[in-house]
Amino acid sequence: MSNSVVIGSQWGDEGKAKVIDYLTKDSDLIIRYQGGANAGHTVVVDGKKFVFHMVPSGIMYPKKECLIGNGVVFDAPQFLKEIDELKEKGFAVEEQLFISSLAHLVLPYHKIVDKAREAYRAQGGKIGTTGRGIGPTYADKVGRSGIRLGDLLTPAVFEEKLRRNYDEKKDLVEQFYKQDFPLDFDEMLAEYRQISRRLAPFIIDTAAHIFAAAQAGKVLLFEGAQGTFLDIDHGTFPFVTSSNTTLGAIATGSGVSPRIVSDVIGIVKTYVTRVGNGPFPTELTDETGEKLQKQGGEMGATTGRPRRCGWFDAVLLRKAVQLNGFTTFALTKLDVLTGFSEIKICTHYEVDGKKTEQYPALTEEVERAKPIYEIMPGWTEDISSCRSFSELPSAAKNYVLRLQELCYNVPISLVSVGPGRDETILMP
Ligand code: 2SA
Ligand code: MG
Repeated sequence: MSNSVVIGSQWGDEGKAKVIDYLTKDSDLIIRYQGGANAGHTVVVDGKKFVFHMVPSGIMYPKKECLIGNGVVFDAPQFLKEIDELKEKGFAVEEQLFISSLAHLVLPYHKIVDKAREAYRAQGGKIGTTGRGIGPTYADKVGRSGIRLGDLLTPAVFEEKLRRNYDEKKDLVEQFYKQDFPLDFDEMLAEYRQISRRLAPFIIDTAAHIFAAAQAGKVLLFEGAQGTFLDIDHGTFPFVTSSNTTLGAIATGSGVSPRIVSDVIGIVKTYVTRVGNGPFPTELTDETGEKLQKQGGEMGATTGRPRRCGWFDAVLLRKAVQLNGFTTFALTKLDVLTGFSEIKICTHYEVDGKKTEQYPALTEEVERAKPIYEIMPGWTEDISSCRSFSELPSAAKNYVLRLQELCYNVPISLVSVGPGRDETILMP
């Protein structure tokens, strides 16, 4: 197998983790390179559900190495919680997991600032963040005041940087946002002294490790988090996350050449969801939307928020193809569409009275976009036991082929018809 990357093509929650888990059996290293504990990656193995926020989704396979690259904002308590839970369930994660010494730490004050900023925006412009401190941590990175995992290894350096950041955030929250700052410096320092002892064995130069592995012919699998339209540059700014979620992030977020991957797998949910605020042209706020939400179990894996749901949007996916150069699509959750008498596909937008097939660059234009639909007949048969494309009802086959045709005919590598590992159709 060649090196590949899995990228969400919509607003996240496309089912990336299931595809990662599926591809892990043919890979040697699984690498997270952006985002943080805002991600909620759900893997179902033997009917048991695991949700990961920090740990790469490849961890369910023994002997596969899982790396957290420098581009990730690292939530240490969440990471330790996940590995403790895995250990309890009999997974030996110690020799398998590595974290970049260059990754920035999400500290307790980042979460306080995240929430304070959202409360401040309540009058308008609230983003609907996950509250995991993601934006403030990336802001400190770009502002060059952030603290990296490597700093944990030198206690005096860590304490000094922590003190400076703590004082700054305390002022910001109390003086500017006029909110409580419920965090004691000494307690935080003591907690992170313990945390650093536990983390030390995991911290390495991941970029050098990945390079050596690639030279040795190991197969790399990059695990994207969130989705294309949450990208800080190309998404529906400011209703986005604070990292680049598109392909380029693999290079900056793990220290590899962008040429290292040959397979760019776009994960495409066969309808669209979004959690948090921001424009969503095909959103359904009626009972059809509720039905999708219910049948699809569309609840945020990190926050438990119900996800907004809508019809498949080909304008959006075409833009995602333009931005990422997907070499294949993995279609997910086709089974959720069973039982709809008709299924709509958005083929164009109408923006300010003009029909367009190109996704508009500005968020304000996306906000004004009205979807233009094509209607396809639905199916009623349970498709979750289908294991080949030919077994699908013809309406389902036609729907899948039409999506592909509307989106540059990118080849489809697999179609998922249920959450389990085996509920997967591999395309010939
Ligand atoms: P943040 O916390 O600063 O990254 O939030 C900014 C926006 O990015 C959205 N976002 C997400 N959207 C979908 N799924 C995500 N992960 C969780 C999940 C989300 C959850 O898997 O379900 O549990 O709510 C994710 N992470 C960030 C977020 O909703 C904001 O719109
Ligand atoms: Mg998710």
